[in-house]
Amino acid sequence: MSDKEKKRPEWTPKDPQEGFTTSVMGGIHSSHDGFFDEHAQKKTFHRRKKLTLDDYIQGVLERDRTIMARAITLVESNSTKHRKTADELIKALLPNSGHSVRIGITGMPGAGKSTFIEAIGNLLCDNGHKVAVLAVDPSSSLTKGSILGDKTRMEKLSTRSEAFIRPSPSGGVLGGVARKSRETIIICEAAGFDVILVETVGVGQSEITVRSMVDFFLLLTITGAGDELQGMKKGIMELADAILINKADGENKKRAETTKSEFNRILHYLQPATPGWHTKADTCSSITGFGIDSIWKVIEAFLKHTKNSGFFEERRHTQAIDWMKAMIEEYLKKIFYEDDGVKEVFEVVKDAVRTGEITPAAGAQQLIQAFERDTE
Ligand SMILES: Nc1nc2c(ncn2[C@@H]2O[C@H](COP(=O)(O)OP(=O)(O)O)[C@@H](O)[C@H]2O)c(=O)[nH]1
Ligand SMILES: [Mg+2]
Repeated sequence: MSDKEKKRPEWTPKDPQEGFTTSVMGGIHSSHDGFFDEHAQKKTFHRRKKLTLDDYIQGVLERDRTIMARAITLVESNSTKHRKTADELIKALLPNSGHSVRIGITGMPGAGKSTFIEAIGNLLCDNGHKVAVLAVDPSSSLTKGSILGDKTRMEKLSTRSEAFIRPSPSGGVLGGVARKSRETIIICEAAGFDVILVETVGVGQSEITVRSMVDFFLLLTITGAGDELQGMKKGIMELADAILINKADGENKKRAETTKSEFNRILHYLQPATPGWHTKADTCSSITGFGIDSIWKVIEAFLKHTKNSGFFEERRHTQAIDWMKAMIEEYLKKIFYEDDGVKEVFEVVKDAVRTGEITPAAGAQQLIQAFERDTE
């Protein structure tokens, strides 16, 4: 097997024809703003000063964008050495965090999430807010990552001093996505950003992950050939605090209004995501700006409601506990798979399970025993 073949993603055809050139580059390190730029990296490699913990803390608190970006790269790192500094940094920043509204935005690719963020982000900056935009993509950090939080869709927002946009990492950062995103939120809050927008693609696990770290969860959708409701999973609708039918402009406006009524009819029968809050569907256009100020009013009403009822605090407390549990799970997984005893027998056990020689349960048992022997 050639080197190139080894690095091919698993979804490529077994026998790729001429012209199927997709392969994954190994070991990309992000440059400070999250984009890979070989030239810039070579240049900064020599010049870049190693930051001390205090440099990081100071820089983030002073909203130094370069240091913020480097702090995020630090928490995204999987290396044990970086982990230690990252933990200390987050610990130091935590007292300065939390004073924000965290908003998750989900929807199928093409629904207009990035364009919507450009629209609402600029509106919020105009109104004196400081807006940080992050992207979460647990489903694949190999291919889809850089599509989310697309800076080209946020042309104006990305140039504003009141905004900070962090695209999802472009490679080499598998694992611990939720922890990394939570820590990135802490960094942005400590830097004084008071609205955190988290974009996530609407597939599988990612919605649940993002729901577990935000105060308000927005589902962005569009009107299609009439099958949008059937295609929409009830479970996802039940995570949302608002549903927005985007692209309600031009010829599409009327259809969007119809879709909105259909959604509202269904929502009536669903469990609300937030106790005491009635999730509603509405229309907007991220291009014309129609409906953008009204969704912000909805979010403000939501905040008022949940702060009065105490649910805002309660949800954040629950999320803190979930965060702790997730960190324990991540840690346990890491020490398990990095354990010498486990490593020694892993390949053999794996092969035995693959060939059917032993059952998966027996395989798991053998590995756990190897781990326990080692930790006794
Ligand atoms: N007509 C119209 N097009 C939109 C609107 N919002 C986004 N789009 C277009 O839809 C496409 C996908 O938008 P994008 O923001 O990248 O979607 P994402 O994948 O959900 O982030 C782009 O071509 C946008 O210009 C809208 O409100 N009206
Ligand atoms: Mg996008």
